[in-house]
Amino acid sequence: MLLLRKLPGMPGWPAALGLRLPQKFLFLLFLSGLLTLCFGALFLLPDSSRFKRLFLPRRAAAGDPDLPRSPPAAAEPRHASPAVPRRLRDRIRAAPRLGAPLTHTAASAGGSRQQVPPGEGGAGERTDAPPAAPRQTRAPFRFDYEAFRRSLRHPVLGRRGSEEPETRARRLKIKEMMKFAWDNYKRYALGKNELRPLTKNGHIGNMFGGLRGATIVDALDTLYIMELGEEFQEAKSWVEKSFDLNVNGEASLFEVNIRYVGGLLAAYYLTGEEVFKSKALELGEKLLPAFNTPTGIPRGVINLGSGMSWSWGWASAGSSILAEFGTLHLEFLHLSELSGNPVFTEKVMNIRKVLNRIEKPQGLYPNFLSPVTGNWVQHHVSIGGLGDSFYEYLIKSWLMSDKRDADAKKMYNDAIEAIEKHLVKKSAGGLTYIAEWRGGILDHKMGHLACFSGGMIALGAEQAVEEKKQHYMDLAAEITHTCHESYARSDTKLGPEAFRFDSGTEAMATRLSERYYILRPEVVESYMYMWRMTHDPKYRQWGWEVVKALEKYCRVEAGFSGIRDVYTTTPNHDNMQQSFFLAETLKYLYLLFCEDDVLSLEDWVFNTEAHPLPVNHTNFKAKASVQ
Ligand code: DMJ
Repeated sequence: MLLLRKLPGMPGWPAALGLRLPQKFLFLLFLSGLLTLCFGALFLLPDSSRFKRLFLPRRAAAGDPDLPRSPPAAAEPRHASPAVPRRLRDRIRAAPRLGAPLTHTAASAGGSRQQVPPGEGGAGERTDAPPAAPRQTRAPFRFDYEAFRRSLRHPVLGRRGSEEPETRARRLKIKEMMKFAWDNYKRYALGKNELRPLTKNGHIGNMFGGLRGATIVDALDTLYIMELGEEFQEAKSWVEKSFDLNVNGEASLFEVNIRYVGGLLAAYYLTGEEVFKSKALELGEKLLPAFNTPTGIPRGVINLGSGMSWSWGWASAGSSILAEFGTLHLEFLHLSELSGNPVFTEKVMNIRKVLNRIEKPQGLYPNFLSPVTGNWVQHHVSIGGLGDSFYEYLIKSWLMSDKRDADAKKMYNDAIEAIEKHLVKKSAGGLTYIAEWRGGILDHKMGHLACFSGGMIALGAEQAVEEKKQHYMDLAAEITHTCHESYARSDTKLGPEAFRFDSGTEAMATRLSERYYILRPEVVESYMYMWRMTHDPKYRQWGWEVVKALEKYCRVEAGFSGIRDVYTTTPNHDNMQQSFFLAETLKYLYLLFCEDDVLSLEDWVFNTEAHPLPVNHTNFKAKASVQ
């Protein structure tokens, strides 16, 4: 209407056109109708947002939930896939971003800005996305793979020094076992998650939310390292052609992360093949909604299609599990590293912040934590199942940061000190073991899973204060020795799922339900680390005993199978070739008979599924580029 106001010295529009009063009235009516129509169209037509930005002040447009929050197409992260649902993409975009990738230490100062207000979201409840962060422009990020490769201190597959024929022959034997396990999986179960070697078919299970090919993704890097070129190509081609991420099932956040994300990341870093990187990033994004809880501590189960997440039914009071939410750090840092998107780092740094803030009973970390209140739910502490890889990821975070993540080192040192004070015991027969703790009462039992800790403590010894280095190396050796005893005291020379130190028993299972062996890696994992740290030939000897036992009791016509009772030499097979047998057990055995520069510990950190992730060398950081 302002336009029709008569300006001084100027005739009004209708008068200027020489119209009479009724005509003037009609003309005005027509004009106002036209204006209303045009203005309405701005808001009603689809994709009117561009016009809105022309007319509305900038702040109002940015706050409109219908408007894109990030800069236009050019700034879209390269990995954002059309397959990622728009709502999820928007939620991910809403996360804070910086122009350049965070360094790991810079990230640690940031913490999460994605907290849901306290009081919202109970177990199984879907929580909404947090408020949008301010708009920030960001240049497209390119991970410089060539510069990364130049930053490594050793050739990935080593330099091939001279070696004893026996060592070489043993390594080749393990390579043959891997080929046998792979060939049978390929023949009878390709595309399924695991092979059932007795019935010669595949198993899918319900841990991976509808994802398939767990054995393939878990095996990729082992095939590569063992130079099984043809088999590696078969695996890669399955990932390219058949690995479908658009699934809609309930997945374990932890298992998908350690096996699939870890496996894909390692395959990318080893080969530079883009397909592995883009799948890892796409899958990583699908895991993010699990973190939308009041504390930012993720829930254990997530539907990869809908983003709904909830806690395990068996976890008391809707709690999250220490070993699950504490075993994301390494992979998530690399997801940020490869995408330039700090959201992954922020999620795991927030977990660390919550854990640092909360009071620890006697300095120990209980296994169950409420993602709603951020309080411990039960005082059960274990370095085996439910707790294990949380401790592993603390020390490995420090190593992966090129020894710069001082916070992780401190958390590890404090935790290991408390564990040693309260849980480490010596049996009457002189075996050192790590007991479990239930509200102050000790359970004198060690799970097979806890046997990884020999290797972990050896890795940690390096950073200990001078006067404690040898102490930790001795502790690592004693625990590894105890775990070896659990194998040596069985009839098959394979170890049980759990062994006890009570009622006159030492390092043996006392319950029928704990006598099984499912091709687990933890004991040979410790042998591998102990070998690399000490070069004591007994570790290679012990590893070779495991190889012979696997051949004798677990090898069947169409693959390798777990056994139900390690104390009987007429094995009852469980008909399952676990994917971690190819990812971990065979890889650690193989590395045990390699030179130290094959996947050198100076360059690589193994995730808890034995997928090698590179150390973030300082010389490389300077070369990662933003285009
Ligand atoms: C693997 O998936 C990983 O090592 C995990 O940390 C624990 N369990 C299995 C192997 O036993």
